[in-house]
Amino acid sequence: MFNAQAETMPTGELRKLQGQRLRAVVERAYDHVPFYRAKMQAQGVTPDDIRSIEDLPRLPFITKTDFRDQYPFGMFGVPQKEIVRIHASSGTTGKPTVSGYTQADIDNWAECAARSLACGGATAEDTVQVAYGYGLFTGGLGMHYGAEKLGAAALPMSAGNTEKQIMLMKDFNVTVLCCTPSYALQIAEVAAAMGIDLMTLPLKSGHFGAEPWTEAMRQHIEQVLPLKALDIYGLSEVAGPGVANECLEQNGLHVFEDHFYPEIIDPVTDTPLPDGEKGELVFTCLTKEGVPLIRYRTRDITLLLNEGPCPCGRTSRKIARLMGRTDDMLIIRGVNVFPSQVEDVLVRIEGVHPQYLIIVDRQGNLDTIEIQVEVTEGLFSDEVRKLEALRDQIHHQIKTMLNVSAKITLVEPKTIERSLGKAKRVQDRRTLS
Ligand code: DLL
Repeated sequence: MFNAQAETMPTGELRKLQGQRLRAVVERAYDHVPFYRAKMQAQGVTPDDIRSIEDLPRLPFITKTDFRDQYPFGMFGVPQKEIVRIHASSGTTGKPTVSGYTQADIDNWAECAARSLACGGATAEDTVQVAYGYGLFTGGLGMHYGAEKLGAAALPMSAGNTEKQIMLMKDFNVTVLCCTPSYALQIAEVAAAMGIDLMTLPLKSGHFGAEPWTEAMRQHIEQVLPLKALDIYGLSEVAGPGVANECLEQNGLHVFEDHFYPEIIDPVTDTPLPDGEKGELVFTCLTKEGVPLIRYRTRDITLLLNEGPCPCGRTSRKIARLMGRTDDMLIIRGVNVFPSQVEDVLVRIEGVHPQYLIIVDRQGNLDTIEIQVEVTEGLFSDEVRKLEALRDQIHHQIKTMLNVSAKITLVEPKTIERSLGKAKRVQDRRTLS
């Protein structure tokens, strides 16, 4: 562990620390951010009402829209001269949400990214290839600072230039890989085309996140790369990568709770849900100075696991693999569909790659869904009858698992656009008109 004292803190002690930190954050937000003061006043609470972590539900929620409304710097809780870094989230529409960090914020975030890497067994001996994008996106710089904090060697590749990634991975004896899960698959695919056997390399762990993926995709990645594929979660409003990371048990992501306090709420009624129940993840940052964050609704759906102590020894609570978002859920003819469910079906079918594109459209009043699926090289050159059988099989499985009838289009290998960062799996043409 990178910080055993913090990561194995007895629960009672942790709750006390969280309460103390919460009080300080609430006071800072109330005193320095007019937006928070107005929100709390509207709710009829003052910092004096917050005595322990149990008082958290008395505070109002904030949303991404609140953030956008304060664009660019309205959420900042410190004078501009104390801000040492600015990131912004990659929104698809409108203005981005802006995150400002003080030096203490950067140090705490680097610590959590270092803890994340150590969750996979990384130490100062390791070489960490950072193939998340560097820039406004938090993936690259977040893992870079984490690797350095750990004392490991950071290899700042950023995303892209895949052949060079593979060459240096091999020549530099890289042991830890950080990138999106879809890019990990792309690296494996390109290596195979270059005739390089990645399975002989000394890689030991991969920290894959920033986009939804599935248990089946983990198995696929572990078959083409000689590493433990671990799920890493984070978001720029909270910090960046390293809010939570799986340990080698590969059974849920430890939240670094002394910095980020998680709650699960019912997204419709807004009421807190007990551990074990699925809902929207809400975070309160307990140490953040640059942009105080209190009860931020992430729109991500998961649950807090309640399975007792983790064999790894960490005492923090774990969230389950992310199950989708309250807002990217597709509703097709009244049926809720998450892209991750489609992926889960595809990775189990022989002869197809887990590379796909979901196209949702509307003909008249009826929603239509088409799923373009890439087939393997061998299969594509095979007889038409076999391809038809495969198409029927996918159609049937999707119908059985998701309860929607989708048009399945098989496409040639490597025709679906590869992404260097977050994969774009859905084109919802209904909203474009
Ligand atoms: O994606 C930070 C990050 C970088 C996390 C590298 C992990 C690794 P944003 O661009 O602000 O920040 O996007 C945050 O991405 O609310 C989730 O919907 C999604 N996301 C992040 N990690 C995971 C994951 C970064 N492990 C949004 N599984 C979040 C599923 C994830 N979705």
